[in-house]
Amino acid sequence: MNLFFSPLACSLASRIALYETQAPARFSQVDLKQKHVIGGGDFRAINAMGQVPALQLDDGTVITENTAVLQFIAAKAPEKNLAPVDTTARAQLQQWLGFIATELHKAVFVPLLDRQASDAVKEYARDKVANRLGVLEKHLSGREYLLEAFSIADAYLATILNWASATNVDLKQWPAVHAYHQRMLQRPTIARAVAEEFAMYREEQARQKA
Ligand SMILES: N[C@@H](CCC(=O)N[C@@H](CS)C(=O)NCC(=O)O)C(=O)O
Repeated sequence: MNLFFSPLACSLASRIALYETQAPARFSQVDLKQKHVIGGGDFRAINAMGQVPALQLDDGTVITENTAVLQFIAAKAPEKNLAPVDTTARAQLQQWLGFIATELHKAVFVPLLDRQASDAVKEYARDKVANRLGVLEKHLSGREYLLEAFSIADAYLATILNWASATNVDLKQWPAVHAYHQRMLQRPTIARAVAEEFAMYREEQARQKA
């Protein structure tokens, strides 16, 4: 398997899931601005959307979209219990993956992070923060994880919450969300993935400035 990623982007969630499952995987860094794979290759030939994550299997099949990539990685290592199979728990997993992907990732954080988004777009996104994080605050109060145990939804949520400081979203306003994020950052697979990608992010920034 080969995970196409960009440092500290949403593809970090898939790296965390791969570390959790200990599946043998290669990691190919993508320059998202130029849409090329560092080391060579047009990334649009891998994913016509030009977006990470993209997971290329050994037979050449490419899986895209966070929710699909994460569920695929989890399904390859069922013994790690990263995605419950019980019908209700599975629906709840998909509920949270959908919430994170659409209500947080795309509706809130992408516009806030996008330097080209207009003030009106940013305001529209910022208006949604209190409601979305309020929903999470209520759910996470008294809970360790989104579901009964650590799952791919936690890998994804921890990844998205990493963007709060860069977008001036003060998680301390939602104490249970803040405590959850801090807890997730201490989980060894997440700590390792964040540390590795933070170093790559700094290198990427330096390259782009040079
Ligand atoms: N719908 C995609 C969105 C993925 C996405 O937004 N990836 C971002 C990085 S976090 C990206 O590649 N952005 C570059 C672009 O959209 O051109 C998914 O859920 O996987």
